[in-house]
Amino acid sequence: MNDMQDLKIGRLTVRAVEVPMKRPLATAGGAVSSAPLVLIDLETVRGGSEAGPIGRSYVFGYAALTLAPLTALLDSLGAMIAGDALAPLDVEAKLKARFKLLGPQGLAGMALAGIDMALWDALAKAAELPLARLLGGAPRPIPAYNSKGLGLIGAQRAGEEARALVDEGFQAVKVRLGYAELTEDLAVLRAVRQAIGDDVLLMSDYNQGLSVPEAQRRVDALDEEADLVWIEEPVRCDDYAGAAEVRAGARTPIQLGENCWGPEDMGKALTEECCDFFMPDAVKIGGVSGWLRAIGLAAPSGLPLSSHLFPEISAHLMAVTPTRHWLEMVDWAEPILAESPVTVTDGQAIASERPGSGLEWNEDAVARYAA
Ligand code: SMN
Ligand code: MG
Repeated sequence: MNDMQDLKIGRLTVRAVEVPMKRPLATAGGAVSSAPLVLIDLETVRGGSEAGPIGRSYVFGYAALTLAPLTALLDSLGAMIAGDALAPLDVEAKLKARFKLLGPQGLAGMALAGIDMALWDALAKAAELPLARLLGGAPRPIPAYNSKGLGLIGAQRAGEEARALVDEGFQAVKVRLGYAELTEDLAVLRAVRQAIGDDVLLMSDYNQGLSVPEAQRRVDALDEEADLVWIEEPVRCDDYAGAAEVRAGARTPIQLGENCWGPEDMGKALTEECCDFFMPDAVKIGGVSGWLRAIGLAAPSGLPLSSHLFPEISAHLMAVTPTRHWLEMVDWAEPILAESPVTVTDGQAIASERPGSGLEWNEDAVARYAA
């Protein structure tokens, strides 16, 4: 047996933090004012006793109240896989079988994905390769848009913030929409466009805020008045038929996917022909293992895939995504990272060449923001 074949899963350490956000984000689907994160450290053991690499990942809990249950779930999962071989797909199959009756969505799905990403990180470190190389590709520049702000903050502040986001070195930004009135959406879009000029690309996100008829009305107006790369999640995320109706009448591409659980949901969304673009969330799609399957679903039709949150691991995943489109850049985990594993130059994000996904914690910051 060589070194890599001999690696087993050791202890799992799970810690919750609540990290302040530079720009709290109000959306039509609710506000995020701090980043609730669960940090995972998965130890490995070589040859029964020697310490192997530590696999790291984090999951974003959306609200602080998810931190305690996510931590408890992950602790229990850690006990279930201790001593198993460091083989992410085998662990995934074992844990999915265990969650068959409950269903692999929600907090359980997020915990499973957190484990999966930590396993892949450990495997890449054992191979002494950055994750993108372990997966058969290489770190490479990915077009990135700045998503670090532009919540529902009104036209004047949106104009100022859009300019600031571009000045961070991006040629594309995303604005959240879904104000009480369409006229406010349009006022925000005008203010943002004026602030960034005609050459900067603009994405938009309704965060599931509209009914189908209202979405049709607003999309018609946006088609006329705004030059958008996409309109994201106009209606409830599980209403694929409704989204398909909206899309059928839209000229601007419809973007969906951040709320699809696993390649299974993604497959249903594609069957319903409800979107032009798709943006898996690294956690909700099922970690690295789930992302690899999502790539396969997108490849035959050439469906453009963008990433949602988790820019650190997404920079690796997008690098091996044949239909890669845009990486969503957020900075929500940055305060607790020792150094950023993804850098942006001229609006292009690139993963580091460090082994694994490149996540290392700033332990002082982790202690400071412990939740
Ligand atoms: C979003 C995602 C997660 C939290 C807040 C807002 C938004 C996005 O939908 O796509 O960035
Ligand atoms: Mg979104």
